[in-house]
Amino acid sequence: MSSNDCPAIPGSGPGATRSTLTAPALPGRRALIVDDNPSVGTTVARVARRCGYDTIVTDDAGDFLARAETWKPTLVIIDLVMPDVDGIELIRHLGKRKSPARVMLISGFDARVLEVAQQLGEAYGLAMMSSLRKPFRADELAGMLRALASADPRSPDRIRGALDAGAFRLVYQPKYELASRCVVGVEVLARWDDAELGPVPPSVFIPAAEEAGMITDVTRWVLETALVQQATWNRQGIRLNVAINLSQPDLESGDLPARFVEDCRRHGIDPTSVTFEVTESMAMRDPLAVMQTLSRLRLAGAKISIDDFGTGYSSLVHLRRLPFSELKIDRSFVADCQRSRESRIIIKSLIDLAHNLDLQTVAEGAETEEHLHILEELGCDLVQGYALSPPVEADRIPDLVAAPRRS
Ligand code: G
Ligand code: G
Ligand code: MN
Repeated sequence: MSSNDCPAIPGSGPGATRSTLTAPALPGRRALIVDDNPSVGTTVARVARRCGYDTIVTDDAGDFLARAETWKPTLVIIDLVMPDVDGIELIRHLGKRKSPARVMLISGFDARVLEVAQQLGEAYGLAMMSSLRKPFRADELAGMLRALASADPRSPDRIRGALDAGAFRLVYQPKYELASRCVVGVEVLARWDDAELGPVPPSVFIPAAEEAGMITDVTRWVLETALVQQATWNRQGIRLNVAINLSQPDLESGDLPARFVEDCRRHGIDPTSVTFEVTESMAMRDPLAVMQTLSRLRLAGAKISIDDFGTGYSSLVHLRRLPFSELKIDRSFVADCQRSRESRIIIKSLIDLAHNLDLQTVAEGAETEEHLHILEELGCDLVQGYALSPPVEADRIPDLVAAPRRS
């Protein structure tokens, strides 16, 4: 490979090279490679790029660690033996920072050293792959990377396959009115049970789908499936508000409001019985695009809820300008409310703020009877949490609706 294939990024650390892509890298595949031998580094990078990775090669440990933090690689490939720092030290750093990346070790050193380093990585909770002994063949490495891509629940192919194969399903967590302890709505939460991988948690697949540019497809499926379920409940005489979580790209793509109106019409759903939840940080990021989508959803009749409130940095100006109907108090405050007077003061202030802005309040993560009691005292309207019900399958909802939890 000529050096033209790997020009240095201006201003980057010593020896760092970022690939100029011959073929576009696939979303969510970023390989950070550290090797003091430039020819090995570029060979590894070339193979990784053929497997759809965007790559950065560096020979400098400090640069490697900085990029592991800022560039957020999905795969790191580490040469165990380098002059100024050893690979073990890098593994330790990645472990301390709880790097989510897959980690592959390469070394010409004896197999025992590789094995110890491998075990250390595992002890740190890193996602260790099989290691590679030098000298290795390019097709050996390519085989490992291809296997990784096909087995990784974060890979775009996997997510697309799961969506097409119907491997996603929905669960519903009841939202109770605190005063009556009656179910007044449900929050819709996606689940993925993969035939080979087993259950994949939403904390893995939602960010992966966002990164892979597929979250709007996921949301489209979630919305339609939830409305079909809501129509089924309606036919059984059960009227519930249904709350759907949105991601940033849903707010930016612009076609959500029209689809929402169309879906409601097709399934006979009253749009005012649907709530869209957006997180505080999403609402603050790009106020203009966000405001347009939220305003159109609101005009269509939907309610808008601001989720995980208290964890981001809202300006009160945005809170007033955006068309919110509901504020969800983050569960971290609820978790503390028994012990911490500060948490109770924060919850009370959030409730007062919300009520002054004509917003309904929902507390998340109430796990005990004491939590419910405190939240009721503080004047909260609705509550979600294990104290009343975890997320459940759709067919459990009618029983929960029929049996208020007031003891
Ligand atoms: O139960 P729980 O582990 O489901 O959810 C974890 C996180 O994943 C929550 O923050 C929740 O908002 C998010 N989540 C669950 N389902 C969806 C979904 O359908 N769309 C989006 N954007 N986020 C979801
Ligand atoms: O971020 P969002 O509010 O969308 O997330 C809902 C998440 O909260 C889901 O992961 C759901 O499983 C979780 N959850 C619901 N009730 C409780 C609870 O009482 N305690 C805890 N720890 N998590 C809860
Ligand atoms: Mn939510």
